[in-house]
Amino acid sequence: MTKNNSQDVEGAGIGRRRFLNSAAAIGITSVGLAACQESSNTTAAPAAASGPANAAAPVANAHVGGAGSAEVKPGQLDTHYALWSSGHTGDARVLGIPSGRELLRIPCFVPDALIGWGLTNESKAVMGTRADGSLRYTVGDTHHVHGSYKDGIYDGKYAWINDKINSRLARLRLDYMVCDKITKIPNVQGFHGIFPDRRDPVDPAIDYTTRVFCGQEFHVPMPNKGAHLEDPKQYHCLFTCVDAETMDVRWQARIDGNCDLVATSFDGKLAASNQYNTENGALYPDMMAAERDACLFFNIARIEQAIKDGKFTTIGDSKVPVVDCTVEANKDPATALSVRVSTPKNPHGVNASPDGKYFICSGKLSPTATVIELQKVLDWFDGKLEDIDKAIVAEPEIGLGPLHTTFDGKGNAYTTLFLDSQVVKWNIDKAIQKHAGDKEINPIVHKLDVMYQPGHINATNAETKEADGIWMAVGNKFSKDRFLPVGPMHPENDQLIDITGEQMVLVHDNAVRPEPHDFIIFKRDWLHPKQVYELDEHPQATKDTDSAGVTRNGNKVTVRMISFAPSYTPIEFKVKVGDEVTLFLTNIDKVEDLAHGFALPEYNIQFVVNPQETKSVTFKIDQPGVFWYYCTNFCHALHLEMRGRMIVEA
Ligand code: K7E
Ligand code: CUA
Ligand code: CA
Repeated sequence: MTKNNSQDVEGAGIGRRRFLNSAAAIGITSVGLAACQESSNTTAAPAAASGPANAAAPVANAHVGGAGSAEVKPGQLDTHYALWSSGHTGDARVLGIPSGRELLRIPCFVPDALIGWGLTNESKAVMGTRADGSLRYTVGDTHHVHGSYKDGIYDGKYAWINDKINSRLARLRLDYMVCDKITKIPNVQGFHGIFPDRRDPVDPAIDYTTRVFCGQEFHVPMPNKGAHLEDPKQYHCLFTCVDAETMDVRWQARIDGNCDLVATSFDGKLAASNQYNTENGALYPDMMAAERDACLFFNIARIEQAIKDGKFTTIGDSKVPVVDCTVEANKDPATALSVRVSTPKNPHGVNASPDGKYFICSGKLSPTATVIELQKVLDWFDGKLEDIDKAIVAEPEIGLGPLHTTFDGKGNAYTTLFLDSQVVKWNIDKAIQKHAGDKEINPIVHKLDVMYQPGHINATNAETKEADGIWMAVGNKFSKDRFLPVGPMHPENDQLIDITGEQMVLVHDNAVRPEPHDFIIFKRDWLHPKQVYELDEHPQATKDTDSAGVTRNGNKVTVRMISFAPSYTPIEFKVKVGDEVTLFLTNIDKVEDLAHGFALPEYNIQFVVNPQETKSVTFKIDQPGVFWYYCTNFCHALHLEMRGRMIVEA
């Protein structure tokens, strides 16, 4: 095992930093850097993230990384963005890499007190309410987050994230970094894996994301209305396609067994899900009964043609067309909508290599990874491959408890080993050569201890065709002794690893609140968030002080308020007990970073309005008195004076 030498790491980074000396350099020089790295085996390669210009001697050691320091000094910026799932805090997080600093949380499935998510009318409309106006759900469990693609890389438009508890798919707008739509997936429990398509399977002109695929992990009776309660053989799972733009559910596919993770091919033709419960078992010994499970492939063009041809059913109240992707109905390659490639028992994780050629399933209970060649799966659908398992081109032994895999764009895969508490770097081509019969070849390049029990893993740009092989993050499920003790609930440990060299180098421990699952990391040039809202994003925006004021219609009162540092207009308003007040607050400040808050005592109200943003709340007046509303977000030297009175007459 490697011993990390922080001296070497630092020195190796500095060698490059002398040339680059700027965080900005990384975005525009990645091609040059890659070339440089290949041409020399003895000088450290890519890309100073952030380190200081420093004339220290470079260390000539190709084995250690050259990504530089994880420290981002004051005044410097991270080189990469990362989107992180949060697990059962139910939101998404935005991080800077390499620093690992959390920059933002994007609420979606659960309320968020800071910005008033789940409290404003706008956020409630996105989240969904019951007839009495209360939120339908206040818990969520986010596992997987992925961005929208164009030309095989992220276009910075959207990201999608799943809620495993209540089977909802949320879309995040990446311009304002807010959730703008949530879709409830019908007849599904345990919605786990998601992946956007990376181009259209039929129309070559559509080289961007138009669908999001969603896997169901927990099989249930269909419809789940009281029939077949005790008979798991009658339970099923659905694989669901959601329209990326409208967020409507386009179609579903009924399958045998379950879906765990989901991946899509870069050519748009195939989506796949690993299945650990091909047995349709209800208890875990049942789920472990079969010697092999599967990776299930969906032929998207054929499924959509079948729907056009009317070959579908529906389930219960749902109008969504459901095609039959069960094993029995799809034996003939000429007409099959789906096919199973076998894997060792109970696999976890399926990831697409950035060259577009392979899907890799991790063994979990088997010490192997299964490499499936996508062209061979397509050949099977074309009648050119007799045995579908011949699509397996490698099954290297990599270590104990393999879960997820990522890539460096140089032909190497990196897989987390949950039981070994390690990451293993292995070479895909060598694994294929070994599988083909060259027993002398060893595909394992390096193993690195991580702390502890790693789950997800992702490298910079690695879910795109431009994997840059600079940084890699590993989400460790346990942190034990790595941080100061804080009682029984430990933080998790997201570790940063430099992958520029032949050997991986552990660079940074990052304590995170439990418990993220998956994440993506990508270069910062791919995202262009806006700092100021478009006033017209909200149809009820109040554009100036003259349009602000109070109108009454019976006992319904509408307050149009503006904020402009350091005051509200109107600065006071009168209502009566029994009124229902809807208050629209528009922040007409145009200055970047000049947000205001609005808190109202006794009415459980607090929210934030960003520059040029409008939000509204509706509440019933139930007590007379004076109620000071005030600004919660520090905005001005006179921020504390930014307040006004709601005067309530009996
Ligand atoms: Cu992506 Cu954590 Cu839901 Cu694997 S799962 S670890
Ligand atoms: Cu406005 Cu503080
Ligand atoms: Ca199984």
